[in-house]
Amino acid sequence: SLVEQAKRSAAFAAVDKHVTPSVRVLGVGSGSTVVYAAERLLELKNEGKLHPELQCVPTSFQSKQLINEAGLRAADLDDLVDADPSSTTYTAIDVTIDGADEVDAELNAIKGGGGAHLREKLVANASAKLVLIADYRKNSQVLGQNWDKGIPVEVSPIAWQTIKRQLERLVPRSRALGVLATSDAFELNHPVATLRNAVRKAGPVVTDNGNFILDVHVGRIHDPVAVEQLIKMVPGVVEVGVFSRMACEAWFGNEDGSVSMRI
Ligand code: DER
Repeated sequence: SLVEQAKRSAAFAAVDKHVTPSVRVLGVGSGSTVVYAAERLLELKNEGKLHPELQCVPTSFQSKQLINEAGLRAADLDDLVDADPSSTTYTAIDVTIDGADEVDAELNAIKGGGGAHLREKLVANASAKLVLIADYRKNSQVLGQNWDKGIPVEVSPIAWQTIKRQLERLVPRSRALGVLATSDAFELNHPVATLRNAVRKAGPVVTDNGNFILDVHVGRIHDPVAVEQLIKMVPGVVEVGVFSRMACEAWFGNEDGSVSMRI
């Protein structure tokens, strides 16, 4: 299909540019677009074009499967050595390649459509570079413009209803906290948080980390940084699927088969 071909084109282009023989540690994202990145990694491996000691850091059980299927070496994030203890930033990973549900003009992204955003954000945050790969459906000016499934928010299951109610009162809460001067950070005055139910399992989706996911509908997101912080501050929220100012590049496969790169 056009969408699958677009995913593949973006994934191959990003891997070819970034996974050079000098890359020693690579973060591997989760989702369906990264499957094509793993396919390309296997090809490069067979062509002898990867670092012989390349370590791949997974972001989910799925991601680890992709690493294993590509015959690559998986490494745990915590087992990576601190590249330079005196450095001001911790970048144990040379580059991470990951998908996205939507990317805006400033490379802010909504992630977590596949429920993997906690470990994805941990890995992204330990990476010198985060490179996003996506098909044309994800290429937006503003977050919320095309993605209509809400912001994925991983929450503690023990009080998910309470957290849901707090998230649906994000505007008055933010005003009370004085955190948000106005509610123009996002469109809806009354966000709706929906518990993500599983498809081939009775009951809610349980993440790799044993948590639930609430998908929070806020409409268009005009201030991703504020939205990320506001949601993250709600007690019981484990991680929010807004990756504001984290990516340095985004590769989009287009409908006509071409590839666009945005920095
Ligand atoms: O769950 C995730 O964060 C995935 O990376 C998601 O954002 C992209 O998945 P896709 O490549 O299957 O659209």
